Amino acid sequence: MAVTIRDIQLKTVRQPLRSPFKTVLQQVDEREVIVVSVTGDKGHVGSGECVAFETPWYTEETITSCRFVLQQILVPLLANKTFENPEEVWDLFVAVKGNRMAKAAIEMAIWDLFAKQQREPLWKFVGGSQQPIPAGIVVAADPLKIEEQVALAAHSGYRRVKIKVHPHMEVALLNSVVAAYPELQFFADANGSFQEDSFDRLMAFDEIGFTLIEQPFGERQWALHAKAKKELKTKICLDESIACLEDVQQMIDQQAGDIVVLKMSRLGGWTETLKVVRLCQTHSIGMWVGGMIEFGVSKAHNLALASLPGIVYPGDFSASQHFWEKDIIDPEITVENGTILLSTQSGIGYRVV
Ligand code: OSB
Ligand code: MG
Repeated sequence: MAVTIRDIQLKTVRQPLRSPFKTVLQQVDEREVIVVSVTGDKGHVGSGECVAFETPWYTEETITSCRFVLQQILVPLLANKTFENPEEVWDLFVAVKGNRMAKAAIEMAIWDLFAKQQREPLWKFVGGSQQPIPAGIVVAADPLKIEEQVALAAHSGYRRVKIKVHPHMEVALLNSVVAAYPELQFFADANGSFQEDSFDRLMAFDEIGFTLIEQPFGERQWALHAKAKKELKTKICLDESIACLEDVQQMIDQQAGDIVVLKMSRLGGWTETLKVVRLCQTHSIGMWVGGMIEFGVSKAHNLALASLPGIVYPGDFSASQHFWEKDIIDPEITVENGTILLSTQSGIGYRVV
């Protein structure tokens, strides 16, 4: 069932976060994203969300570079094109180097459009089945506030908490927090803040009881990650290192990690991400779906991804109300008993408001 692109609209959404998101790399107080709406020849509208940040602190792209690439390159490239299936969009994008976050936003909108035209929920369209989706929240705050935020997360029903860490953090503090909640699963995310000379500090984190440590070293530091995988009990998980399918192959070849964080924005959308999922399934690499402090359109796509077989660890899935006074989707995403139910509506399953 073919889709011909009739119209593409880009809308900027800007909102303050309910509380600052603090990482070793950057503090985020306010968020700007671009919501992409693609209309097909039968009148269906698919939605995507461009989640690049204002400055290149997490990836090289920025929301400004993405706006340029979307407006000047990708929208004209897609005008009036006909696709037999959504994978063909990625083939067309071969003509444009890099810029995966810009590509992802528009490509994901087209996947939503295909699912809607087929009157199928996106999660079914991509082959998912798992229900409900286990939720997870991220604590990215001053060390003094970690305990309080973990308590709040536990009280709100979350069963998995990811704590942002860095080499200078007090291990005793983390120890006491993790020990106080035996019923919770804890992840640590270092955002590449460890270096060769802080390897011993990383070893100290190994005793805390984290299920995994996400991105201890820099994004190209395969050898250090391989050393960490060999010497730590805690599973090594890569986020920033995984920018494309070949990076996953590299991780496998060099035994540089146990688990991959799936982020469709970083990978360039559904087509590349589904290839990564298949590769990870083949090699028994663990997977989970990462967050980008995003709004509901991106979250809805992420929930569909999390329903795929083999994605067993809880992702960065917080309720709409966690970051936002008001999300841009209806209904908003809610977490009950630490889980999120998938929508049965077609496409992403939420109305964009
Ligand atoms: O490293 O996983 C990361 C948010 C923005 C940029 C990078 C990261 C994050 C998170 C996820 O930790 C936060 C969320 O959306 O729940
Ligand atoms: Mg991360």
